[in-house]
Amino acid sequence: ETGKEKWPRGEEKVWIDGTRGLDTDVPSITKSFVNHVHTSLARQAYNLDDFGAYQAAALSVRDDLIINWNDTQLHFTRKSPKRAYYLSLEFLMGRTFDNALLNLGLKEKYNDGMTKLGFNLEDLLEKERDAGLGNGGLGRFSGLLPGLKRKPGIANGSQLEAPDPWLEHDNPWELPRADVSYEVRFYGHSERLDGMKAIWSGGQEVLAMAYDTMVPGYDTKNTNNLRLWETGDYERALESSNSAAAITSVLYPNDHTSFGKELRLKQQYFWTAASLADIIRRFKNIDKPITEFPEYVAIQLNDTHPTLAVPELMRILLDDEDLPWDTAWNIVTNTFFFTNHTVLPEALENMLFLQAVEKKFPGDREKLARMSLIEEGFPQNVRMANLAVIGSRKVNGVAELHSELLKATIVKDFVDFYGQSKFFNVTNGITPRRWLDQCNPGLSNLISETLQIPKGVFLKDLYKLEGLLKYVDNPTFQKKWAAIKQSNKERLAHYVETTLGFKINTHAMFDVQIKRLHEYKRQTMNIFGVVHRYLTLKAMTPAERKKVNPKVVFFAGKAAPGYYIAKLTIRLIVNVARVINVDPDTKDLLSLFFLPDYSVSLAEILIPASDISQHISTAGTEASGTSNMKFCLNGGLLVGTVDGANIEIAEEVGESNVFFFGHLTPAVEDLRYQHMYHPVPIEEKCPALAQALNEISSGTFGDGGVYEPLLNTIRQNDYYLLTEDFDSYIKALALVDEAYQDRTEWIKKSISTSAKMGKFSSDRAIQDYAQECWNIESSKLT
Ligand code: B1N
Repeated sequence: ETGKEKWPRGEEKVWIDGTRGLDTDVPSITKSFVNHVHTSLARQAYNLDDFGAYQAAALSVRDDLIINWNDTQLHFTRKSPKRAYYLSLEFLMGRTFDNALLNLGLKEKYNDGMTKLGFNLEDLLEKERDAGLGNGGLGRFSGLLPGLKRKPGIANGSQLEAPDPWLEHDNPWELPRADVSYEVRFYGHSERLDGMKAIWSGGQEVLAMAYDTMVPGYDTKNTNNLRLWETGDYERALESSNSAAAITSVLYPNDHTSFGKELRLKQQYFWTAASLADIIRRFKNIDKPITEFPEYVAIQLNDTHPTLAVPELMRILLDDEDLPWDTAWNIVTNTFFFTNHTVLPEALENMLFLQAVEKKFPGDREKLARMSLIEEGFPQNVRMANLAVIGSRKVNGVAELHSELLKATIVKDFVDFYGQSKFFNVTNGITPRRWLDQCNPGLSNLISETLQIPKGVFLKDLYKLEGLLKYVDNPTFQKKWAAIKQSNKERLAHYVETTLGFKINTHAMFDVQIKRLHEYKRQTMNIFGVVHRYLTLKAMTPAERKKVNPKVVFFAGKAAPGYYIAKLTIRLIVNVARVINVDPDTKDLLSLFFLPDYSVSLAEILIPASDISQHISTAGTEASGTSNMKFCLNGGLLVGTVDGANIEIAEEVGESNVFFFGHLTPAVEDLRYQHMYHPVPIEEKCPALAQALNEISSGTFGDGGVYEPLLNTIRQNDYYLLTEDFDSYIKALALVDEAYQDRTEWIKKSISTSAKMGKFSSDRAIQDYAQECWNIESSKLT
């Protein structure tokens, strides 16, 4: 269909409506597949391998996505609604193919089509590499960076790092957009000629070129755009010999540590400047005065990493648009919104802002120093967090406790200055499409069949799962529920057997801890707990051992390349596993695996298979956590501290369904003070932990001496308070064992937990942002 219409600036445009779509019956799918084999891949259908078949099938689905994506862009261009932009330096997407098929409702048809052609769709889905341009929950919440990504494996018990193979093959989901590019300037100088606006020139000009990835919504034609930036095919080093290619060649894989390296800063400026140029260009297509910018554009800053967007928008408004300072600042502070993801602190200078502070709190020099954008010292530091706070309209934390701690600690002075209303909470969420339907189709089908509603209903309104509460006591339903968990455990066992060569008892309890390796997350406590359990089993008589329920402990996760203690923790886990997995006294009762190459796809196998998972951060340190939600949605129970989103999960599912232990947040500061000024030897404070540490020191698990730096962090000041929480941790694990003995009660807990996960849908979280920050409504394509 074509037509003519007036666009916002009054010009006549001819449009061609692509909504005719593609034919999606099975014969059309197979025809499109064969076409792509012959033309796009230039191969022959008769000797195609699974990887080639994956590529052809992906290209065929991509055709559908591109049509929806173009229509979505056209729809937004015609309607010019307010748009929200999510600026993030990390996008942890996982695989796209399966998600696209499910969201488009085409999975069954592709299944049939591939079968007809002699392929198995599930095998093809496995050929896709994860797009993994991020570290953890923060990156997962957003979606990619072009560049080199670390891929850890395990060799000799230690983490290995190599470029991510995701980048080695053509990625069918990403479209290079040579037609969309902007020049980004570095260094140089600016001058003001006779009271005119400032001109910035010289330095280095780098071309930023766009790469687009289609992101389909569920059960809608709306297909959004994820736009990434790569350095283009030219750069002009006007005054500097710095290479532009370096800007996008490395994704700093640091998690939580920010370091002020020049390259990292250049990356941050490169991406945010290109994004802002793009946003401004799109805004200019609608004929509105620049002062109305915040009515058409909302920009969410995903943590402090894109904070340079704040001064960059100021620069554009002052230098390019020639606005007065106050007008420009007013636009900026009505456009940006800032999400903080951690209270492990960080943080900049604006004379006008400080003058305003001075007016409000005259004479409080210390307060001024704390709120300044520049931290004085050698060297001086820019406080990104302060800049993000003052440059944004609203600031949020990612779980109730975290948002409260934020207000009480790192933004406390700003709460005094601005008042409470600028600060609020949005508890994180997870997508039920990936974290229920895609990773656990058995469970998703059972829910649909039990509630007698199509999957689409509860996948779009997760509160619908509450309907399962009616069936908690129904023995037939319990059996079906348990059978699905069992088959997910078998799927994981099969994975372990093919990757590590170990056979696992799938009737054992599966205990999982998967997350970034970090001292505050206390993987150390978990491995010391395993050593403690091992020593306890060794000390038992064969008769006593008969009463013990077998358990398999799984770890997975990556350490930042420069994080020595975290890497040592991986090495310890791997070496403990080497000893206990072959000890004839214990191996049937306790085994341990560190699964290499942690990724979103591996999480999709681990999470549905877990009976219990561990979320055991020192109270007050884990902002939210999101895997905790994923485990619960899939009917796994939690053992955890009273921290982050664990608290809200317990509020929803009931404390009797969560295994809580450990000190609470308000106690943490005092305990740390005591450790500092009145240290008690570990042997006295916590003999059980001392014993486990000594066993490791003594060489039982090999590598004599190498673990001392790790063990000493606990023996010496024990900042993360393992010696304070270990005993209650061991007790909590004993309660888990006891509860698992009564399988029926356990299944009931599992069902009740999953049923109460409605709040943790990402749809609710996005809705909160849309209402509280962006002031936008959905604009759905029909
Ligand atoms: O963000 C997640 C939360 O669920 C987690 O609790 C929180 O730890 C995580 C610097 C970070 N906070 N900060 C980071 C990542 C990379 C980096 O270079 C910091 N990640 C989190 C989602 O809210």
